[in-house]
Amino acid sequence: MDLNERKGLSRRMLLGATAGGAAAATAFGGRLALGLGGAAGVTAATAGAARAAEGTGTVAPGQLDTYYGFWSSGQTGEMRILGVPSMRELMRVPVFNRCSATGWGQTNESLRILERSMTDKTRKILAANNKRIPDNGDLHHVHMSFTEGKYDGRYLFMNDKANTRVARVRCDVMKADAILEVPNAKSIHGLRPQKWPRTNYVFCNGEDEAPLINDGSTMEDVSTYVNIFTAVDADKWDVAWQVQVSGNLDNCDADYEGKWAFSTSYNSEMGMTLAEMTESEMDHVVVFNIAEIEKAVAEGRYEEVNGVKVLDGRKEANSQFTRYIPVANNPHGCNMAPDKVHLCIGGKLSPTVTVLDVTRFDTLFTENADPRSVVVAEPELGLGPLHTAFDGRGNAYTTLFLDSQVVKWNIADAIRAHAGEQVDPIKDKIDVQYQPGHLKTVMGETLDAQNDWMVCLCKFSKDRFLNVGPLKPENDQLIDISGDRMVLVHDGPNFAEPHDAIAVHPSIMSGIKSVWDRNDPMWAETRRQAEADGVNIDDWADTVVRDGDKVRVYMTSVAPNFSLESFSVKEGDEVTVVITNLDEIDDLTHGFTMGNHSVAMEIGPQMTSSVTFVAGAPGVYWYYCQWFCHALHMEMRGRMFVEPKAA
Ligand code: CUK
Ligand code: CUA
Ligand code: CA
Repeated sequence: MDLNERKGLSRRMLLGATAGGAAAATAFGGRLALGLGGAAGVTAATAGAARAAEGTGTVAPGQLDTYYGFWSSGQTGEMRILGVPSMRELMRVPVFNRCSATGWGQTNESLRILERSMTDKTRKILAANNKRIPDNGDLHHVHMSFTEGKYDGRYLFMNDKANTRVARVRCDVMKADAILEVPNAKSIHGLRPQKWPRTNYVFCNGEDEAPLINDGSTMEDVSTYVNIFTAVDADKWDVAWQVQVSGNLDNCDADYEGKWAFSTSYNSEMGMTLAEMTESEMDHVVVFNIAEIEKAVAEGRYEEVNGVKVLDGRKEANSQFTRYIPVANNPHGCNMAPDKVHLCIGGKLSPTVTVLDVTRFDTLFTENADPRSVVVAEPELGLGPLHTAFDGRGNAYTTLFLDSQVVKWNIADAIRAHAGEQVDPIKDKIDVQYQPGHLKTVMGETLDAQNDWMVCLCKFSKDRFLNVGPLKPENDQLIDISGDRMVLVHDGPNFAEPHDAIAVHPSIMSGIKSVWDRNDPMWAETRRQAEADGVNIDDWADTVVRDGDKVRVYMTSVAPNFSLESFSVKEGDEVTVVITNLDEIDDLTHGFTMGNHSVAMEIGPQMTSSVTFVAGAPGVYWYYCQWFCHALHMEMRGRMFVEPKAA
């Protein structure tokens, strides 16, 4: 479609055409054929409006939210904590990004986590670019650890599509404690924890195909390309095993019996261009048989590639590790319902959601099984179905990207309709603004699914907010799903670019701390260095240790003082500043910023932080506390003197 042709189109059609590419034309044709009304089909819902009018969607000053929301941030690379239903942003937790406020990506403690596991190839690429760690991340999916199908408040897990990494965040202090670059795979996209019996594995989809031995010998020979499904050991945060698959991997989920994991593939064609990737009538869902895979690993039936156990689950291998269920071309979302039975696959280019009965998946592994025999419903819901969320009443909610709507439908009714009964599974539709991706109900991907709030994460916000320039925020819309009809309650602008979120009841978060433990493992290595230097970092410290041209400066902070008002080093010294915040008061965080040295870090109550830099030029430099902590916070500062190098 060229620009002239576009001029006459409405905004929605234009966005649809842009986002859907060549397929959109077909999709719009499909919409007419289906008779789905778009804007005309919108429900002007009033049934639940009273709840919104009473202010239930807002939270008064001083009042706490009813749920924690954990948000991804897409290409910002951090995790965010929002309150639901106020939609107030409570915290940003840096993970794959650099953070100017906290020093994440710069403090020695965070660098140990970020550098903990990197492939040699990545180290080589980073070194060639004068970097120690990647500066960016693309964090799409945040999920919590499970025990017996419910969130357990231990960890949050997340992916970095950009640099093929996965991270684990400790829920007690809300800091990342382990980051892993996944070898062999390319671009970790879909990520889900095992739900049953507990999260022993975090399942990770490799989205991009590449040669398994990716050494530059060929780009053209795509027969050498593979895709990799990875199970990360959630406790050790290392790869447990990998499975080579046919076709790429997009989104994934796991069942409530601990038997299966499943992934959607939009490129079963193994195409390298858009035309090739959308060529087939059907793509597939891959089913991973956990017991068969574990058995093969135990028996040594794997190939070791780059130190990882890799099994062959490709179609042609005919193994018992995988099965391939055909679904309409280019599916996207992969969502397991809290009824423990139904897996919902978003059709994306098809106006349908395919519902699979996972309790029948054993039959797929018998001889001559029909892979489509586990399909129990395939309701036509609207255009561009992406992701599905669930309530506790057997309803599903699916985002329609092209229709800019959310459709509420009933799973049992969809199954009856599929069996030939005259029943309409669609219960309601609501317009959202605009082009929604994920949507989330409260604990809707656990056995605790609530009938309360839903958040719909829209990719575009145009016209909904004051214009802030060509780059506009996304729009996370809060929708009340407590009644029969969905009611829009709040528009929540959000910066680039949340894909996914979860909402969790505060009772699950009872282990969250306000003050660090002095013995936290985060700074165990810093503590060992201090001990070697004869310094007790749990007590008042004002010691400068010289070790050749390395200088270690040990300080303490107690509002509004640093224990050292000045220290001296020599030009060219490698300086490490180690600070323990002896304040024990809730919310009394200090900071350390060294002027002109690109150095800043957070020191929370009872926390030890350290940072290393080179004193690059002679002179007097002020350091200061950048976290407002006291009436004399401005005075919480000191000087570093850098002596010129001896001539
Ligand atoms: S994906 Cu973004 S809208 Cu990365 Cu979960 Cu579907
Ligand atoms: Cu300490 Cu400001
Ligand atoms: Ca395809």
